[in-house]
Amino acid sequence: MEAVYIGLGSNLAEPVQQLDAALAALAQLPSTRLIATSAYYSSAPLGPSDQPRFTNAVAHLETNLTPHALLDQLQAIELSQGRQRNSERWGPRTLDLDILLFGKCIINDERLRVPHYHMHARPFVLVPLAELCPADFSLADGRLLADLLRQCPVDPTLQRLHTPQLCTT
Ligand code: ROI
Repeated sequence: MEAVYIGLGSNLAEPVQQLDAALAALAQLPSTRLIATSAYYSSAPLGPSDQPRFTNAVAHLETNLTPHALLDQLQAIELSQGRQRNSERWGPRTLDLDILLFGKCIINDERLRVPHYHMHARPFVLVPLAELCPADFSLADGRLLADLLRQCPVDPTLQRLHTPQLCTT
């Protein structure tokens, strides 16, 4: 089993419910266990500002799926929750599921970049991720999560919301 961290984000169609539904779907994935989820966080959109605030969280999974099989599953969940893939880059979305970390794998191909390419600059990813990881946690490329958090610009709009109930049935 590999330890995997998934970033969840939504800013359309009741974002909290989108994340609740996505966590329930992650808990049902084949050959996969949902281990823990961070609190939900609200923040202003990074990128185009003429869109609603985002709700974000991070989930810790253990899986026997390959990275690309997991990506297929995540994209199927996004589509089942109304994600439109043709929409503008950095525009609003009902659900975004990103593989942030996949064990100690480093992947760079046309479908996947792991560790996630933008995570080091995104407080709405690093802050919930840090809730789930030990203080000395390091990424596959050797970077310490604590260093990334220190170097990341502070987001004054980031607000911690509630912690979701883990739904594993
Ligand atoms: N901004 C925030 N705050 N949260 C996100 O999840 C998010 N996702 C995105 C863009 C549009 C870049 N901005 C975001 O894809």
